Amino acid sequence: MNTKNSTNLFATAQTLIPGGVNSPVRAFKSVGIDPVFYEKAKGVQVLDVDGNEYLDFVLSWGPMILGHAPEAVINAVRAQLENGTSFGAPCELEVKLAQKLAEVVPSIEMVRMVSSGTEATMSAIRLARGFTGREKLIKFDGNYHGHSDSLLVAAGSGVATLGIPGTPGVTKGTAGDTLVLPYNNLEAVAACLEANKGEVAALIIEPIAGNMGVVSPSDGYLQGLRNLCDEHEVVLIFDEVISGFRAALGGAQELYGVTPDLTTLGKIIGGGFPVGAFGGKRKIMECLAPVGSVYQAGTLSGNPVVMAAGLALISELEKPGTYEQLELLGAQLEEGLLAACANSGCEATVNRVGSVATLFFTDKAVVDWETAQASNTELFARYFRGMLQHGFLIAPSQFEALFLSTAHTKEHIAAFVAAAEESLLSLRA
Ligand code: HOZ
Repeated sequence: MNTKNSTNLFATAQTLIPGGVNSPVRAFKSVGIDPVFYEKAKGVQVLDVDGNEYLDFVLSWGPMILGHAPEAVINAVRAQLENGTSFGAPCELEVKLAQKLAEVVPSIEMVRMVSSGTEATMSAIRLARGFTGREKLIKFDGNYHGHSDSLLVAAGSGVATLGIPGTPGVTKGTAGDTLVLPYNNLEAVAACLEANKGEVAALIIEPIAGNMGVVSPSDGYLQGLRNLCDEHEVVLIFDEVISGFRAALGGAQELYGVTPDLTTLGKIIGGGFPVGAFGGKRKIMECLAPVGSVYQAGTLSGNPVVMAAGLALISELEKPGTYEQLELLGAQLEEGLLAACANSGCEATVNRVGSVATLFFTDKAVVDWETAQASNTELFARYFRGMLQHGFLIAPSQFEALFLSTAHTKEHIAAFVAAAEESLLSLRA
């Protein structure tokens, strides 16, 4: 595969941008090669700057649930571009998107738009602290909620992939207010809340973890957290940046029937544009300025182009059969990958919820960060390189997810599975 142009661009980028990338996971460090630079993407196809073509199973880390550059979103964006690209003032489109989010996401009575998932989780934590007058926060080992200081403790995604233990720049005081517990372990939460009685403002969780690879909540776990938070008057926050619009249109909270107090959403609600939102119970949300005194702001929040994209995306997702189609593709992928691993003699576990999945190279069940870490990351790196050679883009880390879209077909999935089997077989040879 010729990657001359990517190699040259990466060399220049490294002199100008730290590590040559604007987000660490893109550097391909844990898979031992240099990144490819994209030129364009349409549907599930990506073309790189050397003319290599790929089928995309990363989809900008999830939001391109209709595939890249879908007609409906592009048309809505194009129409809005003619009418202004940023107002820094109220507009009808943000009210319409707020209405839609309140309609489809069970916990959302009121919502505030922001510009990224990181901003959404950071703001939700501040709001929970302002609402309760408490300072401590519970998060889970291997969960990732963006890169704000309070949440960069024992984080998943790039932090886990690069093995960064604790991030310089986060003060001891801030880190000390974040209590880290194992995922899928209710006893640990009960004990922690007892030991910190009256001090915990919020418990934040990815209700379907996606940043240590995909890990779903065990039976009754989310309801158990709901009950404990009620008992201790702790604000329960579901970070649905990955599971939002994926597990169902209403996210994991719709799928599992457990309603948090606050929900954070990210890039998917704007069809991949830079956006986020946090919303939930009216009495909590009304603590935000200008109604209440918890300050939170943003010139680009509610940006009209992004709101138009989000509304168009939701209209597409609401069409009958969308989630059934995604589930069928997901099931085909899961079954195919398990067979490919069995045929090539690789120990593997596939965790999947709908159109999001991770192939872990371990024969043990993956239920938390400890079990995710038992995966063979060296084998993953070789598998990644094999898939790239075969023309398939997957996330460059064992601890991320595969994403499917409505633009994927049964044929795409079959080709992916065949490439996976070939890659894994060649590793044994
Ligand atoms: N796991 C991250 C998104 N949830 C990867 C994207 C990034 O950090 O750039």
